[in-house]
Amino acid sequence: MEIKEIYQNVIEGNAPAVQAGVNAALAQGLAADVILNQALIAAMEEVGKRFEEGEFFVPEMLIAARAMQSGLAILKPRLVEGGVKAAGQIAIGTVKGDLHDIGKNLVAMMLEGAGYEVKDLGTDVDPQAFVKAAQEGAQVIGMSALLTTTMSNMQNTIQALQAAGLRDKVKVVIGGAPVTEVYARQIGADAFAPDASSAVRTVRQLVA
Ligand code: B1M
Repeated sequence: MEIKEIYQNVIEGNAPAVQAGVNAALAQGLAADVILNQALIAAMEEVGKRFEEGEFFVPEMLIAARAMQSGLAILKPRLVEGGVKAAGQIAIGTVKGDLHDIGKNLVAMMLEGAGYEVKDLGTDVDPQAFVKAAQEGAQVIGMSALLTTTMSNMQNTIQALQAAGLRDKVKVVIGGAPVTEVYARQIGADAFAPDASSAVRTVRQLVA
């Protein structure tokens, strides 16, 4: 019962109800990973599906992602205690010179919702900061750019990964309004994702 309600409240973006539901489910003895997978992650998958089908738009997706994160914050300490393994480690950031972060945040939230450990490097991220994240164990490097003038810093970052001898140890996924599949291929990225929900699908394939 609780699970279904939490699931529905995430989709509706009702953060207080999600938090109340998560607390009630824990009090009933439900395991944190069950709540995570069957309510929070399942709901974000549905949100992603509705976004792709044009039923949901960015505001709904952001509100749902925030509601999911408010539930996740309650579960996080218990998941760590319980040793639930993250699906993979991802470092994400908006490239050097670029301060747009709404899309990047959305991608980060959706990845977190899908069970990944996400290291958010923020905006205006220097190529060397991505390199450091790769050295520290990120399996996937995610880069976002919203400006045609900053897109080239995606290529610079890939080159920095190459120079550090890390290019074959990480997968690189890129996105952002001016970025295309063709551009991704051109600069040697592993994948391009046009939106947050396809970014999750893409990362799943890359990590698998
Ligand atoms: Co700016 N801006 N902006 N801006 N801004 C754009 C991008 C612009 C297209 C507006 C325009 O002129 N029509 C234009 C770029 C033109 C170009 O390069 N061709 C522009 C410009 C010029 C500028 C400034 C230069 C303006 C100035 O100062 N003269 C300046 C640059 C500052 C800088 O970065 N150095 C600037 C500043 C700003 C604000 C600070 C005011 C604000 C940003 C606030 C913030 O992010 N915290 C802002 C905003 C809001 C926009 C628009 C209006 C909206 C961007 C947005 O958040 N979209 C934008 C116009 C537009 O895009 N229509 C514009 C919603 C967001 C959810 O979408 O980021 O595309 P998006 O993310 C999507 C996908 O792209 C994808 O998933 C997301 C969700 O579906 N995705 C990924 C994104 N990253 C991904 C990574 C992945 C995978 C998928 O894998 C890792």
